[in-house]
Amino acid sequence: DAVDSAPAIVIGSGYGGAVAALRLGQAGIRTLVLEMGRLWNNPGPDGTVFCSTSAPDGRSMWFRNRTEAPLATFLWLDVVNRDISPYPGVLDRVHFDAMSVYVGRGVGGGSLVNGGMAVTPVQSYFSEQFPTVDATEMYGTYFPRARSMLGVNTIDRAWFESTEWYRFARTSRKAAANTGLKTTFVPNVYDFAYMRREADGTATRSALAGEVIYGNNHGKRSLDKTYLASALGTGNVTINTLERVREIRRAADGTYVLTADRIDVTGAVVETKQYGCTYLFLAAGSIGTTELLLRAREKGTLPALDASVGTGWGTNGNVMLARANHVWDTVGADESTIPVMGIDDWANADNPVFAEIAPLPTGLEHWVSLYLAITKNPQRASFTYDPSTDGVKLGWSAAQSAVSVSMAKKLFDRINTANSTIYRYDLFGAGSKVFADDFTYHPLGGCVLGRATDDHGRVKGYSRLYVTDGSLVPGNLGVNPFLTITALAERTMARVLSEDTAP
Ligand code: FAE
Repeated sequence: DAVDSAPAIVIGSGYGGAVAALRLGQAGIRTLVLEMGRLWNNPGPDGTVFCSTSAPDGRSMWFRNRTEAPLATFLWLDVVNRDISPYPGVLDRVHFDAMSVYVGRGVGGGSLVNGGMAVTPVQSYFSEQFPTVDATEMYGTYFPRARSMLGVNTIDRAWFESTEWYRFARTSRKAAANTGLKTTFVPNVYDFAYMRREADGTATRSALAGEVIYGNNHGKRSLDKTYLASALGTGNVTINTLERVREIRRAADGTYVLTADRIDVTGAVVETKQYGCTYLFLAAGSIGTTELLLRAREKGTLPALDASVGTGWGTNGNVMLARANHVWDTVGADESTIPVMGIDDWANADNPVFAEIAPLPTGLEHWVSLYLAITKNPQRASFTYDPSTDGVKLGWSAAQSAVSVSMAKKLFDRINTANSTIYRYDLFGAGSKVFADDFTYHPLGGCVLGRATDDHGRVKGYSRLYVTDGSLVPGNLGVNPFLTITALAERTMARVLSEDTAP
């Protein structure tokens, strides 16, 4: 087979991949990025790149016949999901036995579908999770670098207090204050100056038009507009799309050989390609990277990988839930999709929770306060390779999710008691489910820093093989993870480029 080779290959174009690609390109190293999703730049027949949330089509989800939105129902009616035709859409929901994981697919990975919240973790908890990482250097150098590169900004306080679009957040803040709880503003990569023009009617609406989990047509500084645009600008970086890496092995000369399937928009494999490289960066996300390495270890193509590959995985304690407000506590018919505030009870040693105040934009007053709680769930799970499917299984159990639920419930029971309010029972499907504990937005771990890799993401057992994505984070972070993933990738790249690639 013909082998296309490049000095460096990066698998995946989310946060870890985008940082690696830019820093390699700037160092003058020719780099090929392989991404299984498509490039989101061409408008569809309706003139927009991404489809709308209210009338999703095939662009919404990764090869589905029906959308699988996190909110299954509204007033118990199955009004949220829609039949669609299979297409390499931007949001995927990867199903395991007791947990499903939402991930972004396309050039930019999770940055295309996420809420843009760019949160710096509490330093003491960061150090607890990464005891071997120099926190002073992280907080002094790499977090600021990541924030600046990602275009992190904050909402204007006066506008927040006055605009109809954030009434939902102010109503949740009031309920928290009535409980004696602290709320905090959360920075974001969505351009708030653009959002204000949306509100003024001088710019095309995106965050104010319900767009987020199926992509934002405007306003969001996703990675294709930041790191990846700069990476391509170096002239040394190429991105191949709709190519899914399946196998990694090592040639006799110590270089890496990859097998990748190129698919068309129907999902059919149209070509199987071989790639060779000297430096290989795994950035396929927590699920993708862990699967690639576990398969390589178990099938014997990279047999020296550490036993800890596939372990240490967690959900960041994610639980989604909603409260019903009193009729006089309106949330407004107009809700921005971009969250800007969280209830910060992380310092409560008995029950640490950080709860993002989430929007539920339906265009009508529904009195719902929605939350994505991040709990300090200590449960971790492992992946196992399944030869019958050539895929992986995840050992996460419903009992492990119940730990997150009991922590979230403790906090929100307090809020409900203090406000004489109740939970909403109609949002998460049959059985009047109150706590959506069967999915996560924050898959973390599988190739944990300092265990499966050295302290800088160099994979144990092999040289010139690196992990730069969310699989390095040991299952919990206490806040939304992409800023930390980006900062850790910056730290890895600084070290690798100074020590490993010198001629
Ligand atoms: P990721 O961004 O997932 O990128 C991995 C890339 O690799 C993807 O583009 C894949 O298509 C590609 N890939 C996977 N396997 C292969 C393969 N075999 N061959 C080729 N390509 C492959 O990884 N985090 C926050 O901090 N703030 C938020 O507000 C927030 N909101 C979220 C909302 C939603 C709906 C979702 C789904 C996630 C949210 N997250 C948020 C999580 C955040 O997006 C996630 O932690 C990062 O995207 C993870 O970055 P990685 O670089 O690890």
